[in-house]
Amino acid sequence: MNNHRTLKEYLLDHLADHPEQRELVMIMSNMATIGETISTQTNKAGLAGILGSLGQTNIQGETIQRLDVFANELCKKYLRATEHFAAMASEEESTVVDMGNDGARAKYVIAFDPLDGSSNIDVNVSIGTIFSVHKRLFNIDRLDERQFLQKGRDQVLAGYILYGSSTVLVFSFGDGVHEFTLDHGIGEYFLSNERVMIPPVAEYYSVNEGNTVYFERKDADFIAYLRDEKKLSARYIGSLVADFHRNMIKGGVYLYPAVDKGGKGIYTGKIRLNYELKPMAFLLEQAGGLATDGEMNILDMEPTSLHERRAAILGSRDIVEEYMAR
Ligand code: AHM
Ligand code: MG
Repeated sequence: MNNHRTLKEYLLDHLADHPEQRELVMIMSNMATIGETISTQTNKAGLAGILGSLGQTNIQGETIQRLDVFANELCKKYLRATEHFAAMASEEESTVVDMGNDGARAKYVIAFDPLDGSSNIDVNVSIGTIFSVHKRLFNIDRLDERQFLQKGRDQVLAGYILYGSSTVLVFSFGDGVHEFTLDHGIGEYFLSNERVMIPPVAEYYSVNEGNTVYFERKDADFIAYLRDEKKLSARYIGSLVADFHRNMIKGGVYLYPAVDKGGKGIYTGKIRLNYELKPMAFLLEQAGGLATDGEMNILDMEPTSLHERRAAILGSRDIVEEYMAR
């Protein structure tokens, strides 16, 4: 039993053990607030179609924004006010966002996918927010893209919020993965899984099998092997956060191999390294799993650009190792 421990209590205990992580603890609390706000807005999203769309006002006279725009603006404005960040990167922003804080207090940079699962936003299917925090590099300009090109292994905080049948927050300071579930009525997150460990035996594989014709032969073969020989069950939502979460709790693997959609023999990944793969890989390693692009551990990659995309194989260690061994 978890004794109904709240996120606030958990963070206070963490702070007592790690007084040097004061700012990170506050950042985590800020992220929880962002998650609660986006969750509330997500629950109302269906009404947007009925009561007005982008640029229109709803029945209470509030302007309705598209959810992804709302989430991005919230992350920017709210986190800027905390003064912890020198810069932010977001899937919704082509370049580095100035957080307006150049002081000594602004010791961190944060990369976001404010609302992941874009194809699911308008159809009431689970979506999520993903975040990755690094220490700010004081030897280069705070708005230099290289602030975000740090290795995944150097993250100091990473996590996601899943807006599903409930809203769950999963994060790690690098000492285990913790899961909290939001009670909307009370307005508190409660501890639902203290030390998440991915089950050693995979039950599920998650891949967009409609892409099979665009995969390299080795990837199509591996997926057929998971299906026909390992006899794994298929589950694919099309929101990384939701597919990843299920696999981490139940045991499984998420695959987005490189695809050649142009038919020119050029295979490229889809999932973004800095704010989708790095944070998930960080969590996965803490939970006993593994993340690769097929060539190397995601956490050891040196990103070369802000919105870089990579192939992704994330999940139970045995399956990921088998993939790499082929
Ligand atoms: P997005 O950030 O535009 O939503 O793209 C990332 C998403 C992942 O959440 C998901 O796993 C994948 O793209 C789904 O892609 P596809 O629709 O090609 O299967
Ligand atoms: Mg995304």
